Amino acid sequence: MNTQPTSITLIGVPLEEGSGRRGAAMGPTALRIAGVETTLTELGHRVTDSGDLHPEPASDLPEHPKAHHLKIVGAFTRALEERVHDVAIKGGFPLILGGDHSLSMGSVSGMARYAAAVGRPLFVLWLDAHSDFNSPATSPSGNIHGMPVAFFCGQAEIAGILPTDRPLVDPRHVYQVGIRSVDPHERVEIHQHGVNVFDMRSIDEQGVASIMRDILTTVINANGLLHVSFDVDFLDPDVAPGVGTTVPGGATFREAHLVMEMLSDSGLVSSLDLVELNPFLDDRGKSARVLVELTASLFGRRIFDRPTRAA
Ligand code: EXY
Ligand code: MN
Ligand code: MN
Ligand code: MN
Repeated sequence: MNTQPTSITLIGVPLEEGSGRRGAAMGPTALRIAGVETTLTELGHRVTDSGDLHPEPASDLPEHPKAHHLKIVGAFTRALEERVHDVAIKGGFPLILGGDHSLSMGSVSGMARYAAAVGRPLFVLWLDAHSDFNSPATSPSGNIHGMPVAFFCGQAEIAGILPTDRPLVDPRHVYQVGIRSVDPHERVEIHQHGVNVFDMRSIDEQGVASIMRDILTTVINANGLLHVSFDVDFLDPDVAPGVGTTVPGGATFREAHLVMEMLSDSGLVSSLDLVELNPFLDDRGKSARVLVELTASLFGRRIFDRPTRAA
């Protein structure tokens, strides 16, 4: 078990404009009320809450008919890219409290810059019902929260939000787990670019333990860093109803716990997004509490200790 005390910096990202509906901007507050800071402190970690980002809309970005609220999402992307990079380069663990999933354009780009600086490859574990690989050209909705993976892989250059010569993530280093809603264009794109997809059928057939073991072995062998992006809709809606894009047939509470426990054992995780929590749609804080519980498992909480085993 990896119980190393970690210097965790909480970064609140009250962003909802990428999702096409209101509510996700209350996510950081709900996660704080559910006790994220105390829970991690009690596990022995040093936790600093750096507050919420509140960037001014980016006046240099255009209105875009197929990328809604680009000035706002672009401003958050830039601010978060900078903040995440700065926390990581100082040896901290950025824990991002979202906010909708468009924020991962910033968090993953910041970690990609950090990974390039330290000369290690960045891997991304994308726990989501959706593959989020649209671009303004392919998106059925124009909502940017359906585009972050394509963005940080360099496949959706959305009107100059970040420089095109920034470090990108190799799509073959992206592992998507829990997928069950993919648009027709996304299907073609993720296949063409070599994104690794473990859909719900893979979980049913193989089990998450076998899937996670394979992913973690790959990251270990490459001496990689691992960014985890946790979309609430990875979970079954019965487990976590507080999200705007529920898709039936998601991961169970135990499957999600096991993913987090195995990530914790690996000691490989460098950064974490908690995204798409919509407290307005939640059932008396249930989903916020589940997210905090799962985060505790990622940071070392165990039912019983087990002998260490190789991934
Ligand atoms: N694929 C759909 C779209 O691009 O509009 C739905 C995306 C939902 C994205 C959620 C956050 O994971
Ligand atoms: Mn998502
Ligand atoms: Mn999703
Ligand atoms: Mn392409």
